[in-house]
Amino acid sequence: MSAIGVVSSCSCLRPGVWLLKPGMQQMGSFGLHTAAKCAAKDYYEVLVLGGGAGGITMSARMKRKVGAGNVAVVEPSETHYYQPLWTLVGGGAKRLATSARPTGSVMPKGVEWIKSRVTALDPDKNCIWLENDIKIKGLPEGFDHPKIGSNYSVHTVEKTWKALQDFKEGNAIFTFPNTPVKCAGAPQKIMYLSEAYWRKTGKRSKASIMFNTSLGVIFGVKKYADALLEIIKERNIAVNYKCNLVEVRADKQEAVFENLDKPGVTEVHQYEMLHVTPPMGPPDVLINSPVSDQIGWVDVDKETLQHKKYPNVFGIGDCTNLPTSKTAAAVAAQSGVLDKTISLVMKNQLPTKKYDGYTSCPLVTGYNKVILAEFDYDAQPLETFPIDQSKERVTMYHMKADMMPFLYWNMLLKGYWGGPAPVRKLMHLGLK
Ligand code: UQ1
Repeated sequence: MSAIGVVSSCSCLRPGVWLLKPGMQQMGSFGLHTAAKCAAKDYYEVLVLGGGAGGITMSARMKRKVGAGNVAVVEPSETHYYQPLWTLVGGGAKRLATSARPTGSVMPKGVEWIKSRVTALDPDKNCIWLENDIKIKGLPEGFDHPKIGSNYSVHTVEKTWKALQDFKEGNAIFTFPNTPVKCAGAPQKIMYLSEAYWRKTGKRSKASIMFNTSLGVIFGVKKYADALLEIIKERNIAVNYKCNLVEVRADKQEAVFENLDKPGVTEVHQYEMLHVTPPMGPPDVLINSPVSDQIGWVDVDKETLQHKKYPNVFGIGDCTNLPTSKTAAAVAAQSGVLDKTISLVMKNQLPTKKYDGYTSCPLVTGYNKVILAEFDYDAQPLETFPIDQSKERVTMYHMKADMMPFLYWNMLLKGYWGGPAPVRKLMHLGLK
């Protein structure tokens, strides 16, 4: 049988159907490409699942009833077949091509074609789930070619260093995806290191350095963003905003970017080195899990880290929906709060200690320089030291490169480091 169109909420048009696209990749991993495209909206009055004979027919009828903008069809195939003709194709009386038309050509005008696959149905909530559509075409297989690396995976981080050393002449492109990422500063830290390395090795004039980011800003905290923009200007780096990597043609050393302000409009850049920050998201086990929010992050109270529905479940780190930057420093601060929360809950008391969203991003801007960004839920600086931390400093570089590994292995992992709040209070004489 050909694909069957399932028409949701047909006779009673409200409440309609929500589209959810949780199929993001696990933090730090790469997946295979799918060509599924994003839908323009996440809610339709009528959503048709499948663009076969039934689905296309019903979308035409529903369009007349509720208006084109309120109808969408989910269908992954590029081609729609008139299957009754296959009797004759099989019998040699017609050619297969005569039974085929592009799916776009049979879609009623104005009805949205969501080129994706339905992975789950939740009629109780009027939701359907769509297949992952955030993978980059050409990856991970592109990593088998030289000139491309990513600091976000154990399999590709050393390829970055190789590509950096092998650089001869051309574009060096550093990307930032259209999803939340682990340590949002890291995609640009490697760019500053690369720039410094090429300066050191006399190749700087041969490199045209580009930061192609899906975001509209360089960093989420104004104080540090201003400092970074100065550095970017001074080091002659180009920043392209709202620019999302969608394909890597590693054999031709080409990267394809979509302009997020003009969906579907792409630009191809040749590269001599490409550093990819992959799209990231919750692990598969959390998607659709009872402990997760609609996207798949563990749904916890942002102050106590206790689960919103299950009081004996708690969350810490990258897998949670805490609205702060996902870093080891955040984990440190969260661990101190969570210890207190769990201790009280175990005694049947209410949690009292509150996490303020503290996170830190040591922004490495050279081989001996760091801007130590530290901030809270409101993206306000929450600095440990009584000095201007938006300045590049050698001391902070040593803290990042030499002191932090010690702190991590010997204190954080052993449960003796709950973040720098006590140091901050001491440094600011109890005033912060
Ligand atoms: C921190 O606590 C931490 O976790 C161990 C990090 O991750 C490795 C950090 O990078 C930083 C900066 C902190 C914060 C600590 C201080 C002393 C500012």
